[in-house]
Amino acid sequence: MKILFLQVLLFMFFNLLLTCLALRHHRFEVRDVSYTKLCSTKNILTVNGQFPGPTLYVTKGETIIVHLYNRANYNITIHWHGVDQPRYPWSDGPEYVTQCPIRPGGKFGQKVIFSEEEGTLWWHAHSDWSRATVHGAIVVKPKLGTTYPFPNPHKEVPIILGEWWKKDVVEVYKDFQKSGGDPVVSDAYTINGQPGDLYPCSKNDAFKLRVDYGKTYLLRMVNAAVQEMMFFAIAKHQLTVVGTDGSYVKPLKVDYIAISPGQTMDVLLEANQPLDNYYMASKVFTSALDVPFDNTTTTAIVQYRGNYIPTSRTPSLPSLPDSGDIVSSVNIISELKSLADRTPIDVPLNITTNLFFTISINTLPCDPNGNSTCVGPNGNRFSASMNNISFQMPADNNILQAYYNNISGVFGENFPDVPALPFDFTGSNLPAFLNTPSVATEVNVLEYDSTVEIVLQGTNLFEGIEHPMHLHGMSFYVVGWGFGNFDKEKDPLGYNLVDPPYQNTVVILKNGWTTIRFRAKNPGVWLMHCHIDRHVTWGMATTFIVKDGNNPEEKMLPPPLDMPQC
Ligand SMILES: *[C@@H]1O[C@H](CO)[C@@H](O)[C@H](O)[C@H]1NC(C)=O
Ligand SMILES: *[C@@H]1O[C@H](CO)[C@@H](O)[C@H](O)[C@H]1NC(C)=O
Ligand SMILES: *[C@@H]1O[C@H](CO)[C@@H](O)[C@H](O)[C@H]1NC(C)=O
Ligand SMILES: *[C@@H]1O[C@H](CO)[C@@H](O)[C@H](O)[C@H]1NC(C)=O
Ligand SMILES: *[C@@H]1O[C@H](CO)[C@@H](O)[C@H](O)[C@H]1NC(C)=O
Ligand SMILES: [Cu+2]
Repeated sequence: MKILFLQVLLFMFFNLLLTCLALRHHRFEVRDVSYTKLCSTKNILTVNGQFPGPTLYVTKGETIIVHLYNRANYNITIHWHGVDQPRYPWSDGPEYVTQCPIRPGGKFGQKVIFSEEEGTLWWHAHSDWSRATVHGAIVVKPKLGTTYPFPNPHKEVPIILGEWWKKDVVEVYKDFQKSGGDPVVSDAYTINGQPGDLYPCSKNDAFKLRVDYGKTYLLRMVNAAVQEMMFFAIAKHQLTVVGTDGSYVKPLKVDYIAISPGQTMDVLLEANQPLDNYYMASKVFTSALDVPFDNTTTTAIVQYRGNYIPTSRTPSLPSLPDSGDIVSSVNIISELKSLADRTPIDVPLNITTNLFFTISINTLPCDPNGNSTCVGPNGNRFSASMNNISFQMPADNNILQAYYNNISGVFGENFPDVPALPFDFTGSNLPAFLNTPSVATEVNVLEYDSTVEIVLQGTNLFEGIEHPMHLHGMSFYVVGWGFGNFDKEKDPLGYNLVDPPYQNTVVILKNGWTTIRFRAKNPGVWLMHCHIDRHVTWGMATTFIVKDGNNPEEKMLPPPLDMPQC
């Protein structure tokens, strides 16, 4: 009787606690902080003075309010990457798409609505390239009374891969925009903000993960690098991938992982090797070895606790695949399978909306009167497109506000369902006239609750290269992929409709295609873009409007009163 009473009391206490949690407020202050790395000092933009920024801990299904104060000299917005924000695109974050930027001195209370996501997500700036330093992890814990679909880890640690320039990133971005060519490559990669032992002036600061022999650790991995896909491994230790993008996967034991910018992975590390120090290391994966890239390696240290003498002065390095090793990257990317656990798999089978989007690098002719240079191919400027439209941000409004308030002239609704001009997408020696895209702000309108399939087709214009495509507002099932041109007769026969992974970011491999499916059940305005920042700046993006449904609970919620104005 007494025990029962205690149980009831405990139950009530936890319910009360949950209600309080649902109202949790966080304070994010964006400000400049001086940082010294690689023997040089510069100011970087941070949240709360931290790099990487603070980790947000939430419970599945919770709603939080983040009060964002802009104490810096730049415009800023923050995106909650992988959070669906049901019916509430107002705090999604991409500047000029769902909001106007928060100006210096401004503030914005962002309601962040978690629903189905569970695992690791992240937040980052969505304004020019400031996400290089303005980012952090989001940990979504299981609901009270539920557990992980794997043994409880001893400890959980965010592991955030980043990219560091000695130069101010704002300057890197400005120079890049002016030049019309590729951006200057970074000087280092980082693990939790530190380059590690292989770079000058970095030895004392390398990130250290102290472990106890026999225990299991959950690494909450985020690739926050600006331009590159990464390989990651830990010397002499296997890793078990158990989740990606806020959704669990069937456990996958691997020697290394491949992770794209924008992607997250939940990875188990068993501390089961002799007491010693071991390096974790990360370096680039890129198929386009002729495009300039930073080829350095970042490291951190896994250090066993205990009394022992390390076997050597320097820990051993893990062997990572070669930077151009496509097969090794495919091995990880194509092996992820959904875990039909507490979120039943619901792959749309009856497709109402068939879309086919090409993804291309392009060029635009040089403007002889412009004050920019044109160091791209043949004296042109680089550009990029989806279905031959290079996405142009509205200049003095945002698409969501224009849509909600019926303001015309901000965007068009003519983003095509299929390419206007089909060609041999992955052929070589493509005719030069295909290089030039049109520049426009066009959206693709989806009916509420339509079942959507998109074939994302990479093209060989200029430089076939991989593109990690990210969709805001809705996760999708990755049902198939392949190299070459998509074959609409044969390729669908190979689709995985049983246990495809559920992601918000997916890599389209060089000269390959990938098919995704989702149900358009989230009314709002949702950006889709490549998560390599130079590509999205060139215009590799589009926007969906998902229309309201007929019932009140199928309509967008009204905007908050403190929406930043342009
Ligand atoms: C990295 O690139 C630099 C400059 O292009 C080159 O000198 C160096 O050998 C490369 N290092 C590796 C490990 O590939
Ligand atoms: C597929 O969807 C269409 C349009 O909503 C509907 O008319 C049709 O009955 C559906 N077919 C099946 C097999 O569910
Ligand atoms: C926008 O137009 C729709 C449909 O014509 C209408 O229902 C809605 O009230 C309008 N909204 C505003 C803010 O004028
Ligand atoms: C893309 O649009 C441009 C400008 O309208 C046009 O010249 C070009 O032929 C188009 N290319 C394709 C592949 O549709
Ligand atoms: C900041 O945002 C405002 C509002 O959209 C805009 O007018 C201004 O040009 C922006 N400033 C910079 C430096 O981009
Ligand atoms: Cu890209």
